Amino acid sequence: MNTTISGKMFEKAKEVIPGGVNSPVRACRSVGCDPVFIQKAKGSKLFDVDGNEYLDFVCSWGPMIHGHAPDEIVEAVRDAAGDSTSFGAPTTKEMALAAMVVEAVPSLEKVRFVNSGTEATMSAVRLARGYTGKDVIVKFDGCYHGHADSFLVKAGSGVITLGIPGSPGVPEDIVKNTISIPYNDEKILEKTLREKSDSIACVIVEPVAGNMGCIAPGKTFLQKMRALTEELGIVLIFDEVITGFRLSYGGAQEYFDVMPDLTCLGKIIGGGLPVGAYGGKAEIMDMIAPDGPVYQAGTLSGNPLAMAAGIANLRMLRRENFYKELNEKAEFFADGLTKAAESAGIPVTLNRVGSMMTGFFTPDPVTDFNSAMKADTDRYGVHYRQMLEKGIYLAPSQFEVAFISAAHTTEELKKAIEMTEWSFKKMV
Ligand code: HOZ
Repeated sequence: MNTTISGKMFEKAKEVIPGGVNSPVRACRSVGCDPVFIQKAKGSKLFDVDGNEYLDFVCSWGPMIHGHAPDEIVEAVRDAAGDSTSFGAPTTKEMALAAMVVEAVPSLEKVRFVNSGTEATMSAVRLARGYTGKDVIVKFDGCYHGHADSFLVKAGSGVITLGIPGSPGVPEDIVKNTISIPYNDEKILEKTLREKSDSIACVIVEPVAGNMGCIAPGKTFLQKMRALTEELGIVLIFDEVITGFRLSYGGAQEYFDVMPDLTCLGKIIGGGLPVGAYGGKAEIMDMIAPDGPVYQAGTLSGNPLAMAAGIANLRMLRRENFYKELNEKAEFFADGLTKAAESAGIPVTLNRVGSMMTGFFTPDPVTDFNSAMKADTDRYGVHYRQMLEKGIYLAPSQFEVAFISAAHTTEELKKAIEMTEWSFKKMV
């Protein structure tokens, strides 16, 4: 595979962008190569600047659930752009999309649009603090809620990929109000919440962890969390930036039938355009300015291009059997990958929930941060490079998730399974 132009672009980018990238994992350091530069994409395929073609299992880290550049979304954005790209004023499009999101996500009564998942989570936490009058937040080791100060404690995604403990620049005074506890450990959860309920404003969780690889919640983990937070007057926030509109039209809360007080949503709403949202019970949401005292604002919030894309995207998601077919495809793919590992004699633990999955290079179950960290990341790096060479584009980190889109055909999935088996066998 020739990646000469990507290589040159990366060198040039490094002169003007830190690390040559606008988000750290993309630099591909943990998989031991340089990134390829993407020029365009259509359906399940990506095309780089050297003319190489890849079958895409990153899907822009989740949102491209219909594949890339579906006609409906492209047309909606094109039409909206002709009417101007920003007003910083109310529009009928944002009202229409808000109504669709409230109707879709079961626990939402009101929703506020922002521009990214990070904005959604930091705003939701401020709201929970304003609502309860308490300061402490509880999160889980290896979960990632964007890069706001309070969350950079034992965080997932790029933070574990690069193996950094936290981040300089985050004041001690802020993180002293963050408690991070193990995912899927109900005993520690109960002890922490009962002991400190007087100071805890909220618990924030990825209902399916998607930033230390894919990790499902234990059978009663979310239910227990809901019962405890309700009993102790703590706001429960589901960070559904990855799971929202991905696991089902109503997100993880519908999938597991557990209702949080607040929900954070991200990039998937806007079909990949920069958009996020947070919403929940009207009683809490009405605390936000201008109705209430909790401040949050943004010129680009409810941006007309993002709203137009979002409306088109959600309409497509409402098609009959959309999630059934997507999840069946994902099951077929995950089974194929498991068989490929068995046939090659490579120990892989395949975690899957709906159309998100991770193959961890470890023989042991992966249920939390510590078990995820046992995965052989060097082996993942070798696998990543071998697959890229064969035209299969995986996440450049053992601790991110592989996504399937509706555009992936069974034939393409079969091809990716064959390549996986080839790559695994080459490693033995
Ligand atoms: N934290 C993102 C994935 N969970 C990575 C975003 C990116 O590099 O674009």
